[in-house]
Amino acid sequence: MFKADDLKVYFICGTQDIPEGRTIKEVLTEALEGGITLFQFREKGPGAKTGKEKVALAEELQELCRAYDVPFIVNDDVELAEAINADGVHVGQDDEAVDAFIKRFNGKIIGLSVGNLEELEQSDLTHVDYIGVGPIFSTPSKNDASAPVGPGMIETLRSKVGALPIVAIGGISLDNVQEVADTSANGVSVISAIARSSNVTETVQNFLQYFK
Ligand code: TZP
Ligand code: MG
Repeated sequence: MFKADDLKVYFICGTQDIPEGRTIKEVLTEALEGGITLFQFREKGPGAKTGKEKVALAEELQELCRAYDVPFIVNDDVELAEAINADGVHVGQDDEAVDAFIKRFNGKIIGLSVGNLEELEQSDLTHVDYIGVGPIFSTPSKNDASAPVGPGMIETLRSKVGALPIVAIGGISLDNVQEVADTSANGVSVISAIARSSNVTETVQNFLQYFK
C-alpha cells in the first residue's frame, strides 16, 4: 500500500495554517491539483477545531483526497484516524506509542517523527513505514519545534535506518529545497510554503521537480 514515492511532496495542513480569506478545502484542492503525493491533517494549536467539528472537517478533506487517490494521514489523533478509517497516522516522540495502537492499524501507514540520533535510539521502528526528520530549517509553523538540525541530519539518520523511507520537514521552501534534494531524503513535508503560496498548484508542481 505505502511506497517511498508517496513522500515526494507531502503536504501537511490544518485550519490554523490557512491565510485569511482562504479555506482549507480550497487550498487542499489546489494542492491536490498540483500533484501532492500524501496529505496529513494536522489540526493543532490556537484556533484549531476540536470535537465534532474536527471530525466533520477530517471527513470532508479525506473525501477530497480520495477523489485524487492521495492517502490521507491524521497527525497524532489515533482515535480520529481509527474512527474515520484514515489511511494512516503520524505520531511524534511524545505521542501514543506505535506499539499501543498497531493492532488497530494493520495495513495502515505509520509515520514517526525522529529529530536526532537520541530519538532514533529510543524509537521502535518495527511497524514504522517512514520517519519524518526535522526541523531541517527554522519553522514558523510549530511553536514547540526544537532547534533546526540541518540537511546533514538526513544522512546521519540514513546511515542508521538503511532503506527506511525518510521525509524531511521544517522550514522547507522552494529557496532551500535543493539542499534537501541533494540528500537521500525521499521527499519533503511542507506546511507554510504550500499553504501560504499565492499559487498553490504551481508551488506543488515546482516542489515535485526536485523529486523525480
Ligand atoms: N514538525 C517539525 S517542523 C514542523 C512540524 C510539524 C512544521 C513544518 O512547517 P513548515 O511551515 O513547512 O516549516
Ligand atoms: Mg505530535
